[in-house]
Amino acid sequence: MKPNLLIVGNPTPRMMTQLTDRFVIHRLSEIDDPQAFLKANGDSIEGVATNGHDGVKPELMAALPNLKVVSCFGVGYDGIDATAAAERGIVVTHTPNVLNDDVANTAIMLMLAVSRRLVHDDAWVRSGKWKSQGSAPLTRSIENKPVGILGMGRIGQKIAEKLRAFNCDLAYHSRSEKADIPYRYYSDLTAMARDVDYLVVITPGGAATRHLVDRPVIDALGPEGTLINIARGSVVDEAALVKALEDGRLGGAGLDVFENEPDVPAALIAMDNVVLTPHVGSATVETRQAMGDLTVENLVRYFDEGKVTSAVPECAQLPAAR
Ligand code: 8YV
Repeated sequence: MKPNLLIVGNPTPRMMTQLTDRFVIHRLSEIDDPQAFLKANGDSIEGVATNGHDGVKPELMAALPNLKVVSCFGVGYDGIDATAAAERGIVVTHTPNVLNDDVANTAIMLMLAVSRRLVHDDAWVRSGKWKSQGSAPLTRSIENKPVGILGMGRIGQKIAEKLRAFNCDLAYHSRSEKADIPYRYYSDLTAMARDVDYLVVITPGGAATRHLVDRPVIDALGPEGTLINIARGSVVDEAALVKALEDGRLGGAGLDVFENEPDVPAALIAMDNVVLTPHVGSATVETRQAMGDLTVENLVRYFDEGKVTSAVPECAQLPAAR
């Protein structure tokens, strides 16, 4: 008998093929009356496949009394209460490591795009200004610059490793100093922001990191500073960021994530010292395929072997994760 799997969000066609093979599929987005469905069938659902954006709402988790495994397409799982899941014996999995390179590349792409004014210069060519006004104004190099990384997990380490090729002077802030990390540690985020030209945000979202980058941090980064956010919009106080950019208290920003996606403040859209991307840090064909495969692997292994490949830390003590 195939286990019943509830799908939240939109998996890739490749994932759908793999999942359909192994599970009886129920797609939340295609169910007319989800509440009636859950009332009648909630107890038959043993697995959920979701993503970092949709997560699993507490009401949904509560409506699935026999849920055993939640597989999240994405490394960030702030939309899932993993502690509550672990207490119920539900193992939550995510997709770490396979996206490290592309997310790190996105961070560096944004640093370069803001500093070298890629979008501005592209428009310079297309608009004919190159012909009518001559060369575009000079831009700023990222070479040899001090960079502070907020969050020194797997992706933070990858960003640092890649920035070494640009001879950047690297520092980091995280809750505690990490062993075997060769970069300067700051216990105080504002102090680090004061000492760097670029602040790269790559720390998990959720209540613990909400608005960690607030007005004092942004002011410390200052008019010559650039903020890069490829983590979660919630980590940065977006209103404070917009105000600082408007006042010229911050030099520029490269933003892949926002507080209310897909809504982006009109003020940011109007600025030419910011580069905006639509939450595409991991969005390459190659990486999304690897993430999809790992999302499916976690579900299949759970039901075949009682084990998963990549449980989230909150669930590390559950038998399936050990
Ligand atoms: C996805 C992400 O966009 O991995 C993450 O944490 O933010 C992204 O790779 C997200 O999971 C939504 O699908």
